[in-house]
Amino acid sequence: MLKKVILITGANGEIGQYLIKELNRKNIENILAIDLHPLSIQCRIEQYLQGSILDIKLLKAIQEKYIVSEIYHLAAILSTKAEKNIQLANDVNIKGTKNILDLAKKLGKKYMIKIPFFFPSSIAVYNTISNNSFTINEEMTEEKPITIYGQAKLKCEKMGFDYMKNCNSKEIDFRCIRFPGIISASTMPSGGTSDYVPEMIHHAAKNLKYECFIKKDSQLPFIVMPDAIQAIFNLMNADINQLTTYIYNITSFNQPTHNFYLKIKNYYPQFEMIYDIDLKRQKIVDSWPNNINDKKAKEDWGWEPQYNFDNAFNKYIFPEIKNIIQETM
Ligand code: AKB
Repeated sequence: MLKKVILITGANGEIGQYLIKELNRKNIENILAIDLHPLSIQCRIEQYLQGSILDIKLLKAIQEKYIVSEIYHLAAILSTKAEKNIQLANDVNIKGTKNILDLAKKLGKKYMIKIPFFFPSSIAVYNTISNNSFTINEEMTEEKPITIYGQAKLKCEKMGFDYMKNCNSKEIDFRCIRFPGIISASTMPSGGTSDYVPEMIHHAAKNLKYECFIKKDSQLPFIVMPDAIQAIFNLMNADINQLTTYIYNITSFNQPTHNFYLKIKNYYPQFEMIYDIDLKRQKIVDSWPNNINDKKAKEDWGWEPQYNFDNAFNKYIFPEIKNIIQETM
């Protein structure tokens, strides 16, 4: 008999690792995980496939061997890396997403099931350069991304919606969150532009000096990883009748870069940071909103971050990093 699994692509990325741990914590182990790189966490899953979402043979093998009951399609090339590798980024971010949507459609049709499909989008779909308030009040406004990554996210959101519409929502139930920067205490991001805040924290914890590539007064919205994962679960478990859209903003706190530095310095007084602005990355941050309105997520599926600027550091980031350092000693 074919096994029923939850498919997670980009499983070894920051969100993927935390998502798998949380599913395991809920005793969910029927997970089929894919990533280009070896899995770097200890976990209980059905199978780990080291490979690419661009490998059609690999996707065909999944189709023949498993019934996929749910998809978390997390594999992506992030914004800074995408600008440097445009072809690769468009292949992974656009073609890769199409491949996974095709897989969902085929499996949905074959087993006559509707497959919930989670897609992580980003504040990178916005461009607030021409907007005086720098705040995004509505999901469907100011969608003129300047980055290859943001353009791909926007395209894939629309593609997901088209797949869902074309099958009258019979095979695919596509839902997506436009994430702000995410801060994880257990992993370091790579290839993103919002990485300056998590990089600052991890450098401080390792007693390393940090060269911040973004200006001291720049401001982006952020959340911490436990809230990001909880949001994914809440959206995916929400009754479809409660949803007024398939795309949702979420956020928690937004502070100028320098306030993050001061907060971290309170905890690690020896921490030193200098500013060495990367103009290309600064331009990306300048085009992203300082803040976003997450009213719809709050109203439709009860989104409420557990962590704000203060308790994110005091209750999650600093204690968790301390535990990790103690465990590795
Ligand atoms: C990036 O910086 O590319 C991502 C994002 C905000 O989508 N973290």
